Amino acid sequence: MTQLPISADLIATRNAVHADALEDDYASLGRKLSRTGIDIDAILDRVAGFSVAVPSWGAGRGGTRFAKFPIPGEPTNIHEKLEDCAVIQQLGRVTPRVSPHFPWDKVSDYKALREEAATLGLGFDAVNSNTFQDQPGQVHTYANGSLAAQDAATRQQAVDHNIECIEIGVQLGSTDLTVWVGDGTNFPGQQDLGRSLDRYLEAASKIYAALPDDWRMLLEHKMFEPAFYSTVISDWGSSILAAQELGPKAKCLVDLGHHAPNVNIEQIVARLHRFGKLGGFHFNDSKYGDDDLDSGSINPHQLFLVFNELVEAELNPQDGFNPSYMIDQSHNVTDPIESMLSSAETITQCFAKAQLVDRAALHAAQEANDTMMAFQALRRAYNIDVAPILAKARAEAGGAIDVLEAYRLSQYRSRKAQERKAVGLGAGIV
Ligand code: AFD
Ligand code: MN
Ligand code: MN
Repeated sequence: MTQLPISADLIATRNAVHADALEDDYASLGRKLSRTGIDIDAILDRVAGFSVAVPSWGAGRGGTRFAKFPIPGEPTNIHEKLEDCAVIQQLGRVTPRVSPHFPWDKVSDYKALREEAATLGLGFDAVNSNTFQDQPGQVHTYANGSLAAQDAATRQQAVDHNIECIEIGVQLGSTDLTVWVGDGTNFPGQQDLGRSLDRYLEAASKIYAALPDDWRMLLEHKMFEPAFYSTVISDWGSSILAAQELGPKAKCLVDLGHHAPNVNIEQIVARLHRFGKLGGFHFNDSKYGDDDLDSGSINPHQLFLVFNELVEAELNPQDGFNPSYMIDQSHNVTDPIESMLSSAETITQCFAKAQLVDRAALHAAQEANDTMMAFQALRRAYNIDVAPILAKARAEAGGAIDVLEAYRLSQYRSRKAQERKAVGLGAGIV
């Protein structure tokens, strides 16, 4: 039996207020789309089938190197995080899975955790390992690296941790292990650039060997930070080479914030797909680096272009094309639930707009070298306001037509502020 955190009556009452306007907007958009041969109900079906996972760590307030400003009612353990993720799913109906991070989300009974999540209407997505910080009582420090560390015992400890994450993930029903390591250097000469990659590959292959048959290992590259001179898996080139070396179950994960400013990320997506190595995404936005800003808050057009490549990829499938979608943001100045509701909506909008591109017109313009009309094929779809399609999909699935309004009216956060213990001050990225 599911027990959802927000009153179903509240959602129904507010939806009743918005229902007529939504029907009006949906019918109007339907007429507009039908003039170009698009059946709005077919797009509605596609939107209803779309989903993106939320990160357990995204439920808490993030911070910077300088400070973290907690809010009353913030979650402090995986149980409270699941409850918050259940709010996001209940209202938005597009985020049915949570991606856990270990050891942050460790519990003694994972079968019970899986049942707890199911009661909240949630399942689990990719498990994330953490070898970028030391834990109390840890034998070997990761100060000088983990999978690529000079020290063999440190590398083995990092391998063992990843294998433990797989074992936990099996109990939770996950089928992906996402591996991001902070390994790298701050000084030229600090480590041999070739040999550190060799050490990474050797250690990663031990993790790969422990993957169950139906599992994937998603390699997440990142250009810099915490290491500021070199990072062992710094870019999509290093990532795809490592994934090719490891084998078919290893794929590349693209975190949108992990590139230099202005990098053509949609082209990276097309390249990775071309070689059957596109494993998934961490959605966020950035202005300068790994800013972890809300998805589409800075450059929604880029997000649309990424989804446009994904539609093209679907039309030209490579073996095992099944990218995993996840949000990976740090919510430093907003209520994390509101940010993830808003981000999930933005991501779904980009997905929906990419479905509206007149592919025949686009391809014909490309064939004819008609640059302007090719661009216009994309531009026309990008300019369509798909909000009524998303709202209708949500309402039909039991979610809220206006997610932020329903969330605020529920006073969920202030109720939690009464129940939950306060979070301490401090710095930290998550
Ligand atoms: C990092 C990476 C990676 C990691 C997360 C932890 O994006 O996904 O798991 O943030 O905070 O920057
Ligand atoms: Mn990430
Ligand atoms: Mn990141």
